[in-house]
Amino acid sequence: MKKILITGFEPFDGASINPALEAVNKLSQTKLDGGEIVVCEVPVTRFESIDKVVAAIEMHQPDYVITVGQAAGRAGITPERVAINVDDFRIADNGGNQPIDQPVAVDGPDAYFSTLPIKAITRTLQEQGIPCQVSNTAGTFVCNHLFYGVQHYLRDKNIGHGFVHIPLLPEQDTTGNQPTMSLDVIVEGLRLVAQATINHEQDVVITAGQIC
Ligand code: PCA
Repeated sequence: MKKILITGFEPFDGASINPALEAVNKLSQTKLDGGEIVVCEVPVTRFESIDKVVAAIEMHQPDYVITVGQAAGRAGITPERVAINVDDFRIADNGGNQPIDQPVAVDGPDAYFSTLPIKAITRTLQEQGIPCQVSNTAGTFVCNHLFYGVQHYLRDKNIGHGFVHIPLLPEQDTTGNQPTMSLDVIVEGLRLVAQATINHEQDVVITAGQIC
């Protein structure tokens, strides 16, 4: 029986909801084929976000960790490939921090790759009709910060981790110009991300490359 910790960010930038937190709350205690899901809410604050997830890892002792955040402008669920050692915040986080070109970890390498089977995850969701593609950038805000910080903490531990960005909910798009996804589809998509992670200890070799 595998244990999967899925984390969701609180709202930020003056918003009242974050689809990551809405979805993760619905996934609490979901049973998987060969596993179960536990969840945790994460502040959109530099360093505190990492501390919160590290504390949850130490408490739950999961086999895998899936950190989740919203990405306005994206139409699909996007497992991230890489976290970079850069904090360059376009807006202040919920703690008022706005670092520019600072490292996440002064002693860390330039980047860490996801240790989730991102290709198998992408194929699984696509087969179930849920839009999904590998992303090659998690940005330089708190999502990348958390992705990098958790990978840095896990670097000598046998726990898989990766970050997944999800689209906005329809009610967050007041202009009608943004791609959105319903909460039910996001929840089912994240459940499948967790199930595919359990099912694929080795990733599948299929391209998700981009020319640029
Ligand atoms: N998305 C932001 C931070 C929190 C969230 O849900 C990001 O992509 O960095």
